[in-house]
Amino acid sequence: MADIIDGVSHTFNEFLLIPRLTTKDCTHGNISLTTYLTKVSDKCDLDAMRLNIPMVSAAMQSVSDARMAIALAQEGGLSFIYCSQSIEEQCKMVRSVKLYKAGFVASDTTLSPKDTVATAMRLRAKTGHSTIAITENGCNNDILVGLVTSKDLRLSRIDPNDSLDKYMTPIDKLVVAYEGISLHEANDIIWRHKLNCLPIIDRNKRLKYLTFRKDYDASKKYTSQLVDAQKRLMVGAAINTWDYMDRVPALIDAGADILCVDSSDGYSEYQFDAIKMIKNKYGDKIKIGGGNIVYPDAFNYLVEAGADFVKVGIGGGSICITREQKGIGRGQASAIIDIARERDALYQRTGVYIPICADGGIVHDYHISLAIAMGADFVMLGRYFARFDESPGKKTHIGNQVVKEHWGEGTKRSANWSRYLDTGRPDIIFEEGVDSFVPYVGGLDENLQITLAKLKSAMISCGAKTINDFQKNALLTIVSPSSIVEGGAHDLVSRPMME
Ligand code: RVP
Repeated sequence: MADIIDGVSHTFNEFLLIPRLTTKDCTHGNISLTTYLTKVSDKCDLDAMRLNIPMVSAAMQSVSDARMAIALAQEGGLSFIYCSQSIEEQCKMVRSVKLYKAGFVASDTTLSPKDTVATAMRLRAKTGHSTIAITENGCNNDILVGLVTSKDLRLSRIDPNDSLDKYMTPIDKLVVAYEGISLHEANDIIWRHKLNCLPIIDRNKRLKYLTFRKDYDASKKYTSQLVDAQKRLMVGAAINTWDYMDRVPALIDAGADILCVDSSDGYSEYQFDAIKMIKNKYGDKIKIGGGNIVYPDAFNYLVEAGADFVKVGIGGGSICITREQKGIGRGQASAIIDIARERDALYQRTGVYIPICADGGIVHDYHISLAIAMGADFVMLGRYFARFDESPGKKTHIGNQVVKEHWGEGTKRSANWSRYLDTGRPDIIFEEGVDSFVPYVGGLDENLQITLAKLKSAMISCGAKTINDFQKNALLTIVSPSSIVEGGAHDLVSRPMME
């Protein structure tokens, strides 16, 4: 007969934190959210990678593209760019994160002088950007010949069939700067000449970037950016276990800072072989995480393969139906607690600490605090990030509600990229994910600041100034179903909705 493990498996909702003594020095300003991302040993932690906030975005088509990766790294977190796309496309995304320079924007609204006003209006509506760079042939990296701004197209008698050269400010009347200029210097020029936009060109007059007055102040607010030794934003990339021989060297070449194997069940010989081979061949160039797993035996297996961190969670993801389809998985809280105990025991025995990532099933902000208190070093989120402007999903309406698309990596929609390519990827026979929507909530920055403030407040209540203190000091309690009801607003008459 099969073994049955003792006890039931629990989810986040069944736990709460008990306050510990809050000392007076435990203030928002004194809290550090820095956490380990990769393996660290007592003997040497110089080599270990860290995050400045304990949050990474899921390797999913509807979550982590270059735009999300830039926005999250600016806040101190990290995105894992999804691998359900061709190696070339994934490398292109990684490259554009590594090439990103705060305040220097590659124009996405570029046309030629012969394009019409009507084309310009359509493009502006599509990109949401009002400044149009005009280059000789209408492409970026081509010779800049002028600029069209909102002011130029505000004249009363504009014929939509007119060409843009009639309205643009030509290059000889524009203030421009040359590639190599710092953002600080660019800003000085913007203020001195009272500009809204300063184009940056190279010595051959080719358009490289646009810098905007409004972006300078924005770039100053990112004090926790996650950057590499050359001050470039950091970015992770997911890989699979069938084309990693080609994908990994290409991703390293593109500048990826860290890899993780993306699999709903990481306790496999395929994953062991992949991690081992990558560590042997590229271990001096890049780190790699493994997963997903839910039980300590699998943790030890991936650590033996050489994993630099391990991802925990099967079937808890918002779009994930692995538990319903295959009957495989475990309550996320129990999985984290058991694996964190195993990780701590390994550390006691060997002095080697393997960070664990709680992946999936985070619904409320306080679940992040719980996951960390249970022993996770950082959390991976899909649904959370999919709700923001920066996610790749399309924004649409369902009734009066504004929503964004969000779909699982285990859906046919995600798997479709490989259908006509010779990738060796097995066909999906049944889906382990759903194609759905999440409520749209606005920009990443404003929402993330609220989430982080709640995390810090929970740490303050538990008398912890660091993630490590929090994991050590936390006292958790399992709650009964009726105390969950007691915890929300209850026994009230709701206010009627006002017009
Ligand atoms: P959530 O944050 O609850 O949206 O969960 C995100 C996680 O769900 C991902 O990081 C991944 O582990 C898992 N996932 C992604 N796609 C699927 C699926 O199609 N079943 N599951």
